[in-house]
Amino acid sequence: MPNQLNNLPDIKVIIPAFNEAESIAEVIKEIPDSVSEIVVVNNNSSDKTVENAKAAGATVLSENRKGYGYACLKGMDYISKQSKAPDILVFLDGDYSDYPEELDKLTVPIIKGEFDFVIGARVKRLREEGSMTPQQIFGNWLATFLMKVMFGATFTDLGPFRAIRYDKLLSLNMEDKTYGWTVEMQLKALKKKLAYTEVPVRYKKRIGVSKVSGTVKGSIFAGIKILGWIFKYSIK
Ligand SMILES: Nc1nc2c(ncn2[C@@H]2O[C@H](COP(=O)(O)OP(=O)(O)OP(=O)(O)O)[C@@H](O)[C@H]2O)c(=O)[nH]1
Ligand SMILES: [Mg+2]
Repeated sequence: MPNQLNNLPDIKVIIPAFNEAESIAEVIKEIPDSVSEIVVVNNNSSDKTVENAKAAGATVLSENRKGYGYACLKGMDYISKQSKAPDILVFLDGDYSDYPEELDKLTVPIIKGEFDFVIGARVKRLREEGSMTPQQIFGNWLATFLMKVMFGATFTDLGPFRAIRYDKLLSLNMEDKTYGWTVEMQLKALKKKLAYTEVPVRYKKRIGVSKVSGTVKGSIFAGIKILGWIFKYSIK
């Protein structure tokens, strides 16, 4: 059983954001007060993502190399240089598809010491019709099915909204630079035998323009990256 954290654990959030000017402030505003710092990592946005995120109270970093994983790694690098390490890191998208107000649902099982890693699962009964594309639903099903068959995993989603103990996250040595980030974290959590669970979360249609699952290139690229990671772990 992992250790229980202090009553007032330090929780930080990392939000990768590329051209999310219309949604980023909404996302930031709805993050509960239990969070001590919100870190938005911008990748060369051409809109007002940076200005809007700063105005809403986030720390804004810039990563020039384009990619979801690069942005997450940049946020982790920034946090690693702070004088005090946080207890929990939460990852959240900047498109307002998730409900940031549900953040505590993801962190409470970690604070209680029951789990190291909690994924927000976008279950059918709680997600808005059309909020996930058919290829995204199929891709998530296939990836989690393969993880079940190969490794006995109980994941049902690769949801981006997730919380993990900071020390455990560091032990995973995350390296994916793009859309393999979520599945990499799950595969490595299995390998390291982290105590993980899923919490059902709500999910709605994004504000603004899709970068990944709503585009053909993004879907194919993400699918290849995700299956590549699973294949790599299946032969280890
Ligand atoms: N920093 C950074 N963020 C990115 C990049 N690509 C996407 N994002 C962000 O990652 C999150 C997920 O991207 P989305 O476009 O929402 O991808 P998705 O959820 O698969 O698809 P839809 O929500 O259906 O469009 C959003 O917050 C994006 O702004 C990138 O290259 N760099
Ligand atoms: Mg999205």
